[in-house]
Amino acid sequence: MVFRSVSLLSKLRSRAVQQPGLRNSVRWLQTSSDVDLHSQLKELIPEQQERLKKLKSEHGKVQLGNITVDMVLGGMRGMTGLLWETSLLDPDEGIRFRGLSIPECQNLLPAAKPGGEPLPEGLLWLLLTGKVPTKEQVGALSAELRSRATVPDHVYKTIDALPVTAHPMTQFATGVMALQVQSEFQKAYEKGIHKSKYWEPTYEDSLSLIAQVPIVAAYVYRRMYKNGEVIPMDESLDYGGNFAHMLGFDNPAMLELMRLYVTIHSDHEGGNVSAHTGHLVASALSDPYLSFAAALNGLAGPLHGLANQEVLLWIKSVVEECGENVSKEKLQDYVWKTLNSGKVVPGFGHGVLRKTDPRYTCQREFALKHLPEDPLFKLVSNLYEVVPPILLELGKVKNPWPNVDAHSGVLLNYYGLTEARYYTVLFGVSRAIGICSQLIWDRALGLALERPKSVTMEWLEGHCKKTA
Ligand code: NMX
Ligand code: MLT
Repeated sequence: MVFRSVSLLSKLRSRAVQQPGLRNSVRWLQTSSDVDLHSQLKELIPEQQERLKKLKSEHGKVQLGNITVDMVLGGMRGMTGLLWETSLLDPDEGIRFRGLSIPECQNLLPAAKPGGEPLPEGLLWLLLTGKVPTKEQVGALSAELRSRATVPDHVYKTIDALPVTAHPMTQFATGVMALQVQSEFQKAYEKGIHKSKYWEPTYEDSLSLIAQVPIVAAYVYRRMYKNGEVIPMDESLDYGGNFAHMLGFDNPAMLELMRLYVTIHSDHEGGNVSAHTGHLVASALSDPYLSFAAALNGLAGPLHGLANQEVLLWIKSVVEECGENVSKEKLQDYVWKTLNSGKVVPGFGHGVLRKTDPRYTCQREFALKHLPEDPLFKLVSNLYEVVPPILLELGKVKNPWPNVDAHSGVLLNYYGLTEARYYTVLFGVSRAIGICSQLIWDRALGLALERPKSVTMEWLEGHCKKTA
């Protein structure tokens, strides 16, 4: 593994020296050589608890905006209502993980080979601590995850109780629920653990869950598509590489793709359906397994994570009807046909983003480097030109640009992972990293039970009359 772009890191450090505001918010500029993630967190938690306490006592009554009827009826869009430390989404610029953009992560996080894609373990370290890890720290975390990667036999039996034709997300979420019986948080709670210690068994559960979900996911894949022939973990491989290997893909480029894939899908601030669901369920002190299984059920919806499945199936239907070398005119007709039949164009639009998703852009760059001549990649590139003007013409779509799901399928398909119905499981494995990282902080900071107020239409009508 190599640690790249020391010069970029020093540039960012000197930028922070000149801008004290940046220095306060960007914790990753600090460095540390301790390879034990748990002890690093133990050190960080008290100061963050103090920070939150101060924020509450000094600024608790500061207003963050006005709530309108449109917001209540429109899925709470634009309503700030959650604390989420691990990442922040800018509508124009896209996601930043603890202050770092995707290209910055690609430059700064340790990789498996020189110039390669970031290791997801590095991102996990960054999300949890707010610091860019060294290659030694990432190596230690990789080893720790491997040491936790034993899935109890009953989990496989539970999955086997489902028809092999059950949707892969159903099988995966069922497997995660079966993992729950090992929850350390649940055991500690039953024994009466003090609330100040909640984060410790949450950390245990979260790391075990992150370590084990690729094995459960690979089991589902091999069960469904490869006659149940399971491939054991390779002790010499990192997290993302091992996941590709256990699925049955050993092409080095596919290992790199998986590292990139798991890194970029991990976290997208707190309001997206899966993260928000995980956070909501966890706010009732449900353990990480229960919370993450709930999150997966949200991810399985077609407007959210299932869109990656929908995109590839849709692209394949274009090819079936129009051929691989479809003209832009025919593509336009196909997009209109989709819209006129009352469907969405999968992979385009977003609840928050207002520009092309940088997760799309980095996958496009990967494709330009590794598969520039692939006909499906060319089709995706043509869709980038054809779809946005049509969506704009509809006059109601707030963001006509492609999101992360518009691109992932053609990359996986190119390397032989052709089973589109499985794609959301890959997204789910990755999202465990973001949701569990925040969940540890939820417990460390003692965040409150989520319980927003709801009202009826009658209440809204009455309120509007009174204020008119
Ligand atoms: N195709 C057709 N219509 C669309 C699209 C699209 N790609 N995107 C938005 N619209 C429609 C939307 O359905 C709504 O119509 P109506 O008023 O009739 O209900 C209208 O435009 C306004 O929607 P927006 O405010 O632009 O988007 P919203 O925040 O409500 O929804 C998505 C965001 C992501 C659900 C929506 O853009 C969509 O359905 N996209 C396609 C599915 C998709 O790619 N989802 C994946 C998102 C990323 N992820 O991984 O989770
Ligand atoms: C995500 O990654 O969760 C999606 O882009 C959806 C979202 O952010 O709302």
